[in-house]
Amino acid sequence: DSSDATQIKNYVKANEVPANPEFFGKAKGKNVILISLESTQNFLINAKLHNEEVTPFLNQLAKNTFYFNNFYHNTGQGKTSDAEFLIDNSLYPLPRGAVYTTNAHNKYEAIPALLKKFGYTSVVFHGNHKSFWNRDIMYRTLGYDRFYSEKDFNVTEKNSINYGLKDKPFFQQAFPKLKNLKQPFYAKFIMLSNHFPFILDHGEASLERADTGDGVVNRYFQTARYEDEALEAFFHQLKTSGLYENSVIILYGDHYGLSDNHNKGLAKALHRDTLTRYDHYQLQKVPLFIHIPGMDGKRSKTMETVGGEIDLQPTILHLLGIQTEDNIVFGSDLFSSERESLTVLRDGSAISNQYIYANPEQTCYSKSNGDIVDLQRCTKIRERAKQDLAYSDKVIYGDLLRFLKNEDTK
Ligand code: GP9
Ligand code: MN
Repeated sequence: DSSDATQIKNYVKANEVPANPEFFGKAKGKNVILISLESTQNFLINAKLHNEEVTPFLNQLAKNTFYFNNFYHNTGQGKTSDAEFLIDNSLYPLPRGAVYTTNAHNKYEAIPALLKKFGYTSVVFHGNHKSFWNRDIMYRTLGYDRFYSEKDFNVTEKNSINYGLKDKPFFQQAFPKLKNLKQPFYAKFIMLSNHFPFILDHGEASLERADTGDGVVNRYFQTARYEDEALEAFFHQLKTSGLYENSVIILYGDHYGLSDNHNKGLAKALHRDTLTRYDHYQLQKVPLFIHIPGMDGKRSKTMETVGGEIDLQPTILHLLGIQTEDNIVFGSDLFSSERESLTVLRDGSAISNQYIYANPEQTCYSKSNGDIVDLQRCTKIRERAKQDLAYSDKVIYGDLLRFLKNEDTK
């Protein structure tokens, strides 16, 4: 009820950290372009296969923008849609099922709805059918103005594979629509080609497959390269059109692509003997890049802070100069110098800059070298994970945001 809502509001308020004045409002009034990199894990960045970079474009981006190399996905069974939910709401997805399908009629305080008050138009581009993951319904709830789905693109047998439109024609066809939008906009692009089972059509692979004995692993590097090329072409269009300098651009891996079932093949590709449970947690890292107009090059850098998708909502709003203190959010601004270096995984595990608490096996690891250490050292982050997840679940199951008199974002 409403007293739960108040209790949770006080809890998140106590964990709140102030924005970094160097970043707050840096992109006030600018567009936001959010790009979901399908199944893209952080180990791909700067990785080499057959002596070639797998993702040369993203590797360049890692040098020119803010690149976060301790950034984790916080998703559960709702996969891509869970990542979307985390980012727009800074709430955790659910312990089972997909919140997009089970709780699409709740009250939320999502980025598109918040930005409406500041004159933003919010849209999504995705080359799959609109009802997949119940997106068409949930997007209305979250405040999106328009969803460009499969029916808005020219999708043919030749330019589609697996779940839908291939990434290269996807961006080519989406770009004119993007350019015609009323600015400022919040535009989300959900990529598809790097999706299990990682298939391309004949002649579309520019990287030779890996040779690990596991076809899924072998092809994963090829579809990641294809994704990289699609992004490079899109960025070229953004730059020549001038949108690049008028937009914050955020690229994130939505969740892991290779499950533990493929550890043997992946170990081989990474020149390792085996992959351990500690490695499992390292493999939950996904890349995050943030381009802020006027801050590329010299001022950008690799960011070591431990964070996750849960942190993007306050990060984005602060860059736009919007205070979020009245909202119930579980993440914290990734640029804040006072933030706790920490993230919570959906399985109850938690990661700080010192420790990894593995919840299924209740083990505490040293983050730097994977040594098993006394469980006590993980007590603090374990309790934090438990509390955050329990409260976030309560917000969703009880539809508690209904009770917040939102005294408005300033
Ligand atoms: C489907 C796309 C991929 O529309 O979002 O879904 P996933 O299986 O990764 O959640
Ligand atoms: Mn996905």
